[in-house]
Amino acid sequence: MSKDYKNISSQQAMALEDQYGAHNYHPIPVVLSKGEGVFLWSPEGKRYFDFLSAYSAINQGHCHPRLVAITREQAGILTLTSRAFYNNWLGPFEEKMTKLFGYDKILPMNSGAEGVETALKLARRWGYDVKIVSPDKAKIIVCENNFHGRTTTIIGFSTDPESRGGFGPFTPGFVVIPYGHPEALRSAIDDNTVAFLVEPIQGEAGVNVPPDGYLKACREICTKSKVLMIADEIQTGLCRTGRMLACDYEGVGPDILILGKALSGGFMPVSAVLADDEIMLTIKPGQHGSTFGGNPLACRIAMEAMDILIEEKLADNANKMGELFRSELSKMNSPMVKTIRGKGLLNAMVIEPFKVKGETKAAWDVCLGLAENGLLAKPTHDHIIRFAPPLVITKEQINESVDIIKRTLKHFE
Ligand code: IF1
Repeated sequence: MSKDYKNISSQQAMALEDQYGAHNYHPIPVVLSKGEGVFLWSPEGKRYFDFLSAYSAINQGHCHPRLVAITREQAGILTLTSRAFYNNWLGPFEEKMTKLFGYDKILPMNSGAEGVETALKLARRWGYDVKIVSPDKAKIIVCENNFHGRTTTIIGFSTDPESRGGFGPFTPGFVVIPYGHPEALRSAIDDNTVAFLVEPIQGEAGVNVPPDGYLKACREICTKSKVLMIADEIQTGLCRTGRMLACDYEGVGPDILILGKALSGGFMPVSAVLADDEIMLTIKPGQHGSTFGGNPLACRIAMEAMDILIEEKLADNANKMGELFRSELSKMNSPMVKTIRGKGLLNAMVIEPFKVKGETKAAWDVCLGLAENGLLAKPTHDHIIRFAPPLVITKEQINESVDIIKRTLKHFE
């Protein structure tokens, strides 16, 4: 008879994970069992502001009632057929998304990394079939401090030893250039270059916002050199930075657009790659796919997730609440805070490493203190804290959260 796990305590939950789970993460020691809007609760009923949003997958807020309803409805009708057959919701999803973002076609996948891998394969195929690059010679340019997922090919072009160490050998055909410098892109391009893969803002690198005009300059260089521009908007897209896409700030249209995370509002892995026919139709029937890609449940959830972003004007709210957040925090003048940076509700705080009783403290310790005070955030690198709440956050909730952050930093000062 299976145990009754419904009411386990935080302690028990952590012990089970420690005993039976791979140790591929070092979580903040907090257990969550319920979510609603911007809030999460522990099994013991402690309430937290969620300032991570599952790395921007929960832009619509936890358990959005419309997503719960559509999931309940479709889960009782049809969840998965595989693409061996058609289903009645993939076409509608495809029409909605291609019209929304202005591309001829969309290829539905599941995780973000699968979306990135799909984009890489499309760029190579376009290179061989359209640009006519010699076989197996295609090169793709990426940026230092990139984060595009955890597959062996993707970590092969990561510059983070934590992500790539000990997993070699890696896939050839990638060139790494500095982020934020268009001339580095221009000089890295040669006749075999088929694409440039870039995050409009580097999330994991610590919310690295490139200089104004960077994306536009890269767009022009790619157009002139017949190189595809691929925008990884898995984290920056879907209203997170205050526009539907971060590329929209510069009016840049990438040749290949990759979406994920909040495309399902956090209900299940849904990713997608959008491109025009010249690129998308280079992959022929049977040459790419996945078991769950384009399943009717995912399609309905994603369509509803998109409607929520638009109807609740979440880009506009992200813009306004982001400005309020950054301006309130900047007033703090805390000796511990080096900079606050970001766009919309994708923000980061760079803190000065500090000593408490002779021991060097860092972002991790501040995050422990924040959790104690009811706000969940995660350090990215030793001295950077990312702050990314669901985009439904209100003015009052921003002010309450800023008070928690101020109180926590004061405690360390
Ligand atoms: C982890 C952060 C890391 C992404 C961008 C593709 C993917 C991601 C721009 C892959 C995923 C997640 C993965 C998660 C932590 C988080 C993350 F940047 F968001 F903070 F790691 F860098 N492109 N980012 O951000 O999408 O396959 O995960 O669906 O791996 O620890 P995925």
